[in-house]
Amino acid sequence: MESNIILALDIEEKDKALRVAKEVVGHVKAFKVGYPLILNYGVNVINEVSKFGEVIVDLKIADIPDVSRNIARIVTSNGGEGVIAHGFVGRDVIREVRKESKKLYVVAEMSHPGNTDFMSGLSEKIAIMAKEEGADGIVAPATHPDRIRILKRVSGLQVLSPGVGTQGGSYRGAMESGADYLIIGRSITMSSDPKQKIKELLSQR
Ligand code: BMP
Repeated sequence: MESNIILALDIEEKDKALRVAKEVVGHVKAFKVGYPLILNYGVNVINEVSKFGEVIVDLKIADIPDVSRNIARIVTSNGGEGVIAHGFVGRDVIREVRKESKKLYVVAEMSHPGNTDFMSGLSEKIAIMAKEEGADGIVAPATHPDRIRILKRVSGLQVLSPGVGTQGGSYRGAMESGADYLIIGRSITMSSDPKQKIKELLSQR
């Protein structure tokens, strides 16, 4: 069965990130690359990671429509198969980012405690808007599996779910609530044997 784990490469040293990526080839659905690697090494690091598999670029785009679209274009032209954008900034932003993204994932609700300060009150509207604007999926928290179920139901979109492991969410709980893919970082990248850790997680299916 194909892996449903998206490995978050939040590693600041490129050599280590590429070493981990190489080690787990064939055991992850995709790699997620974001600020830590791109700020340290430039946008070409996306191409470098893409030698090992599909790369979803997580800059959580959240600017005005014109700037957001240009960010998506740069990311896509440098090897990004997927782009993650924030949904709270509004429909016009998502519409523009859609134009320059191959696969677009919209953050509907987040996994950290501060999510309930503002975002959780908006997430259902964001998820519906993501669907209406042609997104390929939404991001919803494994730390609150009940929210995965609701956001998947209202949007009908695939759910990418972060928060398993270090943040306290469980692989099984997220899967049972309908998550399609699990975004997992530290519990794999900081383990002494990342490939074995992935196998252990996948064995819970
Ligand atoms: P970790 O498994 O180490 O907690 O990493 C989770 C990853 O998912 C990080 O890359 C983080 O940026 C991302 N993420 C998250 O944790 N919560 C969200 O709500 C949205 C995210 O993109």
